Amino acid sequence: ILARGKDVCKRNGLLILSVLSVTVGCLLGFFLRTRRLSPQEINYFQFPGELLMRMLKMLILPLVVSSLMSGLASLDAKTSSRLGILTVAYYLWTTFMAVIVGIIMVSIIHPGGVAQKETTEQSRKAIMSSADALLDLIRNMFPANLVEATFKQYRTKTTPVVKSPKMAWEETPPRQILVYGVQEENGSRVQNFALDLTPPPEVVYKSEPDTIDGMNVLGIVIFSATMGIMLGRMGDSGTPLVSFCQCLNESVMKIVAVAVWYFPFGIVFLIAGKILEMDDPTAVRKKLGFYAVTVVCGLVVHGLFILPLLYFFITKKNPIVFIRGVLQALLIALATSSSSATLPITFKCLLENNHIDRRIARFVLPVGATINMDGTALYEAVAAIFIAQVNNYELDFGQIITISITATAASIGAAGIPQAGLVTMVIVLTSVGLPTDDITLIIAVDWALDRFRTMINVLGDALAAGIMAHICRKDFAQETGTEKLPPCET
Ligand code: DAS
Repeated sequence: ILARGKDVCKRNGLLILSVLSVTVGCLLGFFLRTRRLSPQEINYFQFPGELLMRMLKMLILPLVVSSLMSGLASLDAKTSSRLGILTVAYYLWTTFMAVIVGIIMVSIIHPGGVAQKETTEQSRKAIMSSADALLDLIRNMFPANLVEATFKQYRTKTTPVVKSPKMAWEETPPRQILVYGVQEENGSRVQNFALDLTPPPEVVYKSEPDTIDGMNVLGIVIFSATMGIMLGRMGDSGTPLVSFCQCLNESVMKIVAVAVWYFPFGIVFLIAGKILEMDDPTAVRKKLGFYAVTVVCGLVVHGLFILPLLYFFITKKNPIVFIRGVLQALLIALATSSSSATLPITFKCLLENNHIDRRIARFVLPVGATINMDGTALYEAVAAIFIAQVNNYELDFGQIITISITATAASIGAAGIPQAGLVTMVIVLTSVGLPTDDITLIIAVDWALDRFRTMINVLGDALAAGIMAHICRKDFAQETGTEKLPPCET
């Protein structure tokens, strides 16, 4: 039994450590809430978790660019276009399915029915129109500066009281739409978790295009995928750059292999630090409890039933074995609430545990981490209908269809950063004439639900890679001369 236990720990040590770290992080966070730490103490306490986020974000640009460019360049035109079309079609289909699941769930549970909307004078008319938000998403597909678009930290604030030189609109306390970031202020580092969406009168939304896109890798993905396809067609003249990307990709994965041993430690402080910052849980009024249950039920149905069943029917393989192989990535998604930041671990799990062909993973994962967000699409549809219910606003069939389409589109444009789905939700609400300032109704629980929807986003990307590896196995067998891809670990 000892030998068996030693073997299990050896093979699953990191996974066990990560599960323990999530548990310890939660317990430590709730315990420290009773100690009433000062903001400065909380800031210091969150430092190891901040390092974890920065390590992951540091790897995204090299990983996305190198994996897409080397992955697509190594495929012939026919295979890359077939893989690309199948992948994008699969992503759109599963995202739309997630929206339908969400709509069914929110219609059955009807969480808004127990809610009484407390109209508060604080709630402001939203500044951002859906046209602005949609234009901003398209604008971010073509970043002027590739590096900046990936790593730029966004201006954020901690509380309505803290004012920053950039926010000239001090007299109107800003609404807190949360985006992750850190800011230097008066020489001291201020941990920030809020983004102002209330520009001063003289500043209209369009003048702040970067406030919504966060760490938008979408533009990077489009650039890298295009470059990869071009390189694949350049033949020998493209070889130097392809080889460079392959070496870069390998070296990034080796850095990940070392960095992952820090992650359990970082997860403890990341989760505990977030719990220290959250609003008083008891302040989450009853209606939000029902709302949170609706979202979690929808995510469970879609992520743990529909997607695995789809995987099983297509590949005839055991989805549980596959999901177990990516459990480490799901835990990182839970801790970071960022599918882009989880990307290095998703790669590692798919290549090492589930033995997915790296050329498929190199395309499916980066594209999925930016445009495939089943959890987010489901969430935005549920939130929109919840807000309609809270306002006793009867949605007709046409508006339900509009919500389905705009929730799918908004999730595609959402960046893989914490609470991006909360921001792109504006598109869904304005498309059916719902008050966007009602987003503030759900902020109290969004930071927690974001973690679960990010897990489903990452799971959807991973299962897609498994399905594409199965569907395209013949193409890759011809490519590499192997009879079939190595089986998933039993
Ligand atoms: N946190 C986002 C992600 O990284 C999802 C969301 O905000 O909805 O996938």
